[in-house]
Amino acid sequence: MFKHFLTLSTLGGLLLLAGAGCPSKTEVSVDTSTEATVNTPTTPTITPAIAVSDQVISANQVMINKSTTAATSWVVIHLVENGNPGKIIGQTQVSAGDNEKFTVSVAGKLTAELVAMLHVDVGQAGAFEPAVDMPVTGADGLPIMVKFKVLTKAAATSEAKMEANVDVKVDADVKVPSKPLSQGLPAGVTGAEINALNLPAPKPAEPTQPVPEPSVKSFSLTAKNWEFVPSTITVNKGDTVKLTITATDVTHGFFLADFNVSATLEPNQPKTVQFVADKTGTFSFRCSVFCGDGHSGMRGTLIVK
Ligand SMILES: [Cu+2]
Repeated sequence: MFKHFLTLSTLGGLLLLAGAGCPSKTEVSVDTSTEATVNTPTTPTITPAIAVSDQVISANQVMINKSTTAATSWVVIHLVENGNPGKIIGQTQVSAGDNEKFTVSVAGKLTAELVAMLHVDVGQAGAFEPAVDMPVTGADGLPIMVKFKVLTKAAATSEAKMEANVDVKVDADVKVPSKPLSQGLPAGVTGAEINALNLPAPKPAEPTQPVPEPSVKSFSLTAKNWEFVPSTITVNKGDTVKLTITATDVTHGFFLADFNVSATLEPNQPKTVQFVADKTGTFSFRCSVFCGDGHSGMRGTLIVK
């Protein structure tokens, strides 16, 4: 939830600026009377915000719906102690602007409620230093934070069941071609098993063009002082990309801002992250846990064709 405060007068200033130096005609005619007091264009204002839902926490991953920050910051998870944010149990770095649907690894015993709070990243960039990386505060001077409940599995069971059904159907649509069922069975799967999956009735065969299936591309990476190997990953747009990353010396991080992928890599504990490469381009990923002299150069490239 942020607004670009691009006022009329600022817009005029920007147009004027854009026009400066080029022998253009149209901009020159902009009425300058309203921006007499504007010297420099103001940058758009970003109102920092964070959104988290009540959730079941599995595999120590807290799901964050969205963060909005003006600069590279931290999303920090605090225990709730005596009703207030207390001990920090995990954090992840977020890039400036909006980040949606990402997780924060937490460790230790959870309280019934937790707080997700924005903290600045000052001091050593990329290293979380609780002493200096203080909370981001709003216009009212209060920390930008949200309290949420840690749900038990039982409370969320019905929801989980619905999700499971959806998953099966999607999966089945991809794997079973639209042929008569007897021909379309994957090897080793009986008709009874297919029925047990609650498949929709097989459709009559249609003379459709084969649609290229989105594929899963898996890669194994190592992270070590101070490189990712391989450091360049190339996939096609639409691919589901699965990266299994292992830090082989000290704790590193993996941060791919453009796809909201973030992970902490404990030494010799392979971590798998997955995302859909839904846009083309060249994107960089980097280490997000301070790991020594070469930390800031510990980077790699994702190419999506
Ligand atoms: Cu590092």
